[in-house]
Amino acid sequence: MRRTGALALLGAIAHGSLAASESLPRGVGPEFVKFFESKTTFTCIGNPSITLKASQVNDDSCDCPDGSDEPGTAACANIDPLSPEQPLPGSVTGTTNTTAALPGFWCVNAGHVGSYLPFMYVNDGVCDYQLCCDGSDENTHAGGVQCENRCDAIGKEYRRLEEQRRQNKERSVKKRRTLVKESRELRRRVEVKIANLKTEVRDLDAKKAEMQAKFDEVERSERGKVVKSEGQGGKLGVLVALAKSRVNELRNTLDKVTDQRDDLQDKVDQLEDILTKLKEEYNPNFNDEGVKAAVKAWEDYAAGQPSEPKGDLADSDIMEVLKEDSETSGINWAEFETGEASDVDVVYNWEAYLPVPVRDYVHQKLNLLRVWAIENGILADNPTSGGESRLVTAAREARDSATNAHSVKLGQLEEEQRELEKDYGPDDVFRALKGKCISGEAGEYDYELCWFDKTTQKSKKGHGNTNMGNFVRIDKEFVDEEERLDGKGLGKGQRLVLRYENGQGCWNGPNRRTDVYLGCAETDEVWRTVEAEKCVYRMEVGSPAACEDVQEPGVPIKNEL
Ligand code: MAN
Repeated sequence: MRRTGALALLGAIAHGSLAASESLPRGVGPEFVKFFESKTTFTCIGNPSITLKASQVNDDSCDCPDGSDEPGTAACANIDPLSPEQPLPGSVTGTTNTTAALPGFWCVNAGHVGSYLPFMYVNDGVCDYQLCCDGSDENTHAGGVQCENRCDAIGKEYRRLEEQRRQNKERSVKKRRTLVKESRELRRRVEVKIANLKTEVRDLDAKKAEMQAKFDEVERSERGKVVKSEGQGGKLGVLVALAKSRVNELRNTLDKVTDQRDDLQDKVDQLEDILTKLKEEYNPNFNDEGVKAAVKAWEDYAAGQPSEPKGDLADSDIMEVLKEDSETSGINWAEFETGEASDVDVVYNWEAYLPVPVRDYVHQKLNLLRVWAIENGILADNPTSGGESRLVTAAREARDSATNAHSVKLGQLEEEQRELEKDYGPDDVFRALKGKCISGEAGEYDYELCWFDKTTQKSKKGHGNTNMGNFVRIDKEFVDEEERLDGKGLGKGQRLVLRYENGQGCWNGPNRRTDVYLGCAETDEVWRTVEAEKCVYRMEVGSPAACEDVQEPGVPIKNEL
């Protein structure tokens, strides 16, 4: 037996343990028993026109073109697509184009699992325990070989590992169910978000329409303004001009008063110095009543002064008030002076103080009147030359901001809708893994998989990271790989494959891409990564999300999971 990996081959055993009856020729598998029941003759399975004597079965001579007369020897082992070309003895077609009727030598393997062994390994002097644990493949003891029956021990180990595998599978499937539940919750949240966003978008849409209507209305009414009678800005403009000149007047006066105050303070300081000197230097022995009275008066004055100056206006505060009005300090008069439609503003603002139904009514009537007046040439149609009134600007800004808010929300809604429709695999199970990353090392790199995002090659030597592809879709592929002892393998069957494409460009080649093959496992793990061809990577990854759940569709998941 040349194949290796005990458990790899144990996995290939799949024919049940039905033992062939004692009276049957050696090597006949359960499904071929019916062809060997006659005690006197044998008809070639694939060539019913050829009938042999029963004694020709297993006589170590290949008599049937399909080799069916030698189930227990290697005599017909050459009927194999790999054998050299030759006309087969008795070939009805006269060519080598004949296939063997039997899949191999049947090892009963009592105590374990029956299995077929390729005929070429029958009586080749090697005990093929991996497929034939009962040693029945070496009955002629070629080269003196004696194959003991090891089925008890091998069967026991096989059952132990099978049980372990079954338990692992059970735990993995439970974890998958948890993931499905999490995904369902995440999906529910997205649905709630979408419902809320839809309401918000609807409201914003209405608001947008309202703002548009308001803008149209304001623009229309502004065009019908009364020609102004009191210079730029109408009455409000006059008021603004008066206020500005009055403020300037007050500022100038304050400036002058402040100068006077400073002059007076200087004088007081000088006089206080003179009197302080007089008090310190006068001769009290000269009985000069005038001097004495002056000193006494000074002492009384000084005693009456507060030790701290009280509540004086700080110079900095005065300077601040004295600063010229501009855009950055005081009042920005320019803002009020450029307004064009002040009379209408006043009217408009005045309307705002009315109860809503009255205001709307008055406003509507006024507008109608204006429009009628314009249409009949009574009022000038007053298109803005260059600028526009603050009312129109405000209405325009309100409309633009409503339009903007609407389109931002609509964008969010569309993004969430795309998210909901995305393919997250069977039962939506991968939704719960989105955004999570796992990695595993191979050679000089760490390889990172971020679910539904990207794959990355990270140099262990600090040479930076390389994008190996961005997620595009989920596919399915058939794989046929040997079972592994540690269970970290894809095995055989349809497997989910995540495609990551359009990664970083490969020098002199295409953009990098990664195929992520998924196998069932209890935990998320990158099992191995290989560069199958230059810049085309293959990752094999275990995850409970990749397990098959045998649960009937529609059966609710139990709560304890
Ligand atoms: C880097 C790595 C390799 C890749 C080469 C291609 O060394 O990304 O995986 O094969 O670039 O030049």
